[in-house]
Amino acid sequence: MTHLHPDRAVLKSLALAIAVLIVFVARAPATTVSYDLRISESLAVLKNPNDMHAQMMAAWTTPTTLAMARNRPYLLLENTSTVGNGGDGAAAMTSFSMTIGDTSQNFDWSRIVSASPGVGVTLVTPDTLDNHSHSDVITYNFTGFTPGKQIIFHIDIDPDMTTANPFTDYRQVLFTLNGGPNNANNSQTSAVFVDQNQTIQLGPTPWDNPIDSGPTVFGMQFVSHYMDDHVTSYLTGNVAPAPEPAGLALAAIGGVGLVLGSRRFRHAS
Ligand SMILES: [Ca+2]
Ligand SMILES: [Ca+2]
Ligand SMILES: [Ca+2]
Repeated sequence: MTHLHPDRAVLKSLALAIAVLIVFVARAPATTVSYDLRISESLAVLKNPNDMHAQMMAAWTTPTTLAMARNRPYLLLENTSTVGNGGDGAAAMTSFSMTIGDTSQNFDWSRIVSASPGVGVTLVTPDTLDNHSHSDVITYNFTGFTPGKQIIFHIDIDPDMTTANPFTDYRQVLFTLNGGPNNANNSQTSAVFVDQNQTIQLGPTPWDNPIDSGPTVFGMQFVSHYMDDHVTSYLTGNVAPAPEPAGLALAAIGGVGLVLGSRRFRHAS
């Protein structure tokens, strides 16, 4: 009967643990997928969020026009799963959904304004008509929506009750501007990606309540003849999953500790 030298036994355990770690990392999906979603009542500000001139021109209007624009905001959705962001550059977004947040409201229509070349877009819900046939969820399906490409769409918010205020403000329906940390009743966004035949679901992720100290009013509130308001855009942030490979590697490292720990325990007894 041969006895392993203790150092050799430890080395053997370590080699086994490292082999397990390599297998875990190799089997983990090597994909990082992400997207950006930006919203504004002004198409010009949406496209150029840091352009002070565009912001000034967008705010230089009547309170009524601004309130109506805030009931029909524009959104820019970008697939940011680029190599620069840690992706493999091949993750195509195949579907995107967004809920209403304030469920006393709905989306009457959603219309595509523009799409990057090669992106095919199909609206699933609601429809493109101003006809009170509506939905609490917007869903688009895509083809060719690869990293770096974007779409811009325009939405109309309506109250469920026809007697209610018809010009609710997206900054109070989808989220609550300056509303603090509670985002439980905010709009949630979800996306599906396909990367090398692997399907990756991202979300649902709630919008956070943006913080914005700029002067503004909500609805048809009349303040003065001179507009004391500003127009800007809000971003969900770069929505990305927790990286899977790191989590599995940690589990495998835990496995190394277990193997070494049990070895030490046996040695002591
Ligand atoms: Ca509703
Ligand atoms: Ca409709
Ligand atoms: Ca409306």
